Amino acid sequence: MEIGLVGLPGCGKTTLFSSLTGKQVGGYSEKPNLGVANIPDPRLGIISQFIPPQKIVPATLKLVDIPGVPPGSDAKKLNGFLEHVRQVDAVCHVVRCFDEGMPVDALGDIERMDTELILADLMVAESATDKATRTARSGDKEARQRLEVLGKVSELLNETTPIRQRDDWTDSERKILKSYGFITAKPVLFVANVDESDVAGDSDHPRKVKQLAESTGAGTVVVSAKLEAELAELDDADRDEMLESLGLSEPAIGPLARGASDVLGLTSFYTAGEKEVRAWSIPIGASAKEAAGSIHSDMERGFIRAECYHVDDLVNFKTEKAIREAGKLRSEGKGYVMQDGDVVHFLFNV
Ligand SMILES: Nc1nc2c(ncn2[C@@H]2O[C@H](COP(=O)(O)OP(=O)(O)OP(=O)(O)O)[C@@H](O)[C@H]2O)c(=O)[nH]1
Ligand SMILES: [Mg+2]
Repeated sequence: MEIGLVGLPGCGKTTLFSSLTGKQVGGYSEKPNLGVANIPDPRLGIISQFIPPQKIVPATLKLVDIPGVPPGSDAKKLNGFLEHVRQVDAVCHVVRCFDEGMPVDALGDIERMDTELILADLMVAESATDKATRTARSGDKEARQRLEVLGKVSELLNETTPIRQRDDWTDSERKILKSYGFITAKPVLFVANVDESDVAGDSDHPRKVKQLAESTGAGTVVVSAKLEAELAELDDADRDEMLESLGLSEPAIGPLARGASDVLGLTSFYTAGEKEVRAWSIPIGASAKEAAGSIHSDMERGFIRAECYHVDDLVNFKTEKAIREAGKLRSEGKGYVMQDGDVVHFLFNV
């Protein structure tokens, strides 16, 4: 899963990207920056207390920092930007809520960005409609279904409503939306990038962003990218001290990763052993077999069963042996729907 950082130039995407991934990015480039951020997860620490591993491996978030294009850019520049946005699974829309010489216009900025994205989708929808109309004429049933979806899409977009706002798409309709790569159908997490003096996001601007997000089926987090960049430079002790003095409980990657997981519909399971304790992200509703596949395709192919328990069982019973003796170790088949917080041993044979 890749999350694209999107927003007008100067809203703080690269600043945020660097602080989250630890990657220093020099100067302006038209190419996106790619990086990986570790997702902090308190359960990893809990599991490791009971099953001490050689290493702890958090789940990760792939971030793509997509350079903004100024409104009114030429078509080539704009298309380059849109192509990058089409490739990500979710959009993290960074909104400038800090005043740096320029007055803040959070809602106006969102509208300027969203208008570009909506127009881009509308163009795709129009040419796709032409094509599907021709195919449907020859009686092609699938083309007719596509036409129906495209009709709904055009209706929304013509009202400047993002496609995601309609929440009753069926699975087959969603598949069609995905095949066209509609940008406004992607899940969105707004990041209100606030001034260092407003880390709680109490001022008007982040509040408005939150309201807008809620009314359009998106999530929101409040972050001060500049402050995060400063935090990222510190060692653990100094960072904790600075967080505390700011009244923050953790660096921004925490709320950001949870927000992204939420909009993407992801959940976590864990593998635990002497070698490593590790967190894995999977879509909510994924089966045990699919979860095995997220680790290795061999595990999915040769899946026999999953032995699992919940993190809470480990807290209660302290060891896997005690969990087994208490009858809490479950043996699940390939169709088992993974639950958030499952700790799993996959048995497989290839
Ligand atoms: N005061 C303040 N300044 C910030 C904050 N976040 C970013 N900035 C400043 O805003 C300027 C632009 O930040 P960038 O991170 O380069 O913006 P960008 O979104 O990557 O811009 P493009 O790559 O051009 O699309 C830099 O000078 C940052 O230091 C913030 O939270 N507070
Ligand atoms: Mg940048």
